[in-house]
Amino acid sequence: MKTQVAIIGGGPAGLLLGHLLRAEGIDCIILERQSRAHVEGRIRAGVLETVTTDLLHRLGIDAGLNAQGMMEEGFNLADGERMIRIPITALTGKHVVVYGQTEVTRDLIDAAPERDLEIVFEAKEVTLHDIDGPPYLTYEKDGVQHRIDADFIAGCDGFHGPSRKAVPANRVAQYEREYPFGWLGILADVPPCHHELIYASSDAGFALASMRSPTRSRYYIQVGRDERLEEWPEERLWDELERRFAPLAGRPVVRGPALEMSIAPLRSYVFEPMRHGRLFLAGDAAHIVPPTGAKGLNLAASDVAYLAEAFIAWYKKGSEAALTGYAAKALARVWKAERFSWSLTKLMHRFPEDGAFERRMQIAELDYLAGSSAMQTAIAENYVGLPL
Ligand code: FAS
Ligand code: PHB
Repeated sequence: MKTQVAIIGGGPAGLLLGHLLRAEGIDCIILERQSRAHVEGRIRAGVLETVTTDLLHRLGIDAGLNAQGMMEEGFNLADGERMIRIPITALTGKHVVVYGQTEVTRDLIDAAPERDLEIVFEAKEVTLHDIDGPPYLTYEKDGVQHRIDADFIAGCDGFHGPSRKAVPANRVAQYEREYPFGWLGILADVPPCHHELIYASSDAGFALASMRSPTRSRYYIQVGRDERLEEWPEERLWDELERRFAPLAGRPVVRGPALEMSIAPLRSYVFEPMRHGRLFLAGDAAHIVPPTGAKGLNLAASDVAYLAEAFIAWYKKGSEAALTGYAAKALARVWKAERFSWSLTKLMHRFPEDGAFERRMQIAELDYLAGSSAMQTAIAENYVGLPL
């Protein structure tokens, strides 16, 4: 088979790119290793920047977003019982929208047939060939071998995908920071304890009170890197969340059966180059941020906004400039989001290696933040998302 852009990975990056290209009549196909049900069943991010919601509105895939998305004009940083509200809209004129990555992914997959966007689920053994060009992919589906020849390959296959491994090692630079803790998350059909997100730091560590709707809550607490789910029966987690958030919210945390519970490790990671020959990387395939800054999904969206623009300029005007500039442009925004996510993680988590001095630094930074609209504006600008 021959196509213009072969996309590996049917997560938010691959699906958004596919729609943006099809909207311009550019041929493309998405190869996804997992089944549709598996991809649609994932519980991940929940906060969307304007960059991401603008793409969904532009594509007209916004019925769910408009109906269920919750517009947030502020969020809170709590230290012990002190709560500092960051009025993001008052400080930047912008807002974020709480709308689950699960819902975004479903909306994008549901809208694919209408746009004649082909998604091959359960495409096994996807392998990249001749990425210096002309490139092609091979894969196996239902026991049959397939080959796709393309002008370009878009590696949107996440952190564990094959794409970035196809870049010659002598061309690669990697930057990584693994954190000595993870996030234990729970999703439950209970009303949130507060109408805005609360990022809370306490002697017991970090915790986050988030939501998906007025009747569905998402909570996270910091756990040791080696802690396992079995060590956290639901009631123990609810007791801990009650201790952290009831004093801040001024009311008990409503409990309910978990729809999902999982532990995610925290890491900062950047892979360079984001382009090699005819291979272009986007999203988690090239970079990972700790979720503290709510940047993962939004960086995937901004990468493909740049990448789609570059492919459209190539196919519509024969201009190569944006293709050539893609990696630098995407990485410039990626590194700023990496810095923001790393600094908020450092500010709001307890690091086992930290001593009394580091703790005093966290307190002093929060003291300064509580009284400085300049510092609050800096945080607000990054939280709503830096311009493309
Ligand atoms: P994705 O990983 O979403 O998608 C990549 C796709 O490629 C997957 O569907 C995968 O099956 C497919 N693939 C992989 N290998 C393949 C192969 N060989 N062949 C074909 N397909 C292949 N961000 C937040 O802001 N808040 C959160 O709470 C949050 N929680 C997260 C929890 C977890 C467990 C993870 C992993 C991430 C979380 N993130 C969170 C970050 C998340 O939102 C990512 O940034 C986002 O999913 C990135 O989207 P993609 O780049 O499309 O990668
Ligand atoms: C979430 O709702 O899943 C969420 C929100 C904000 C974050 C991370 C996760 O920073």
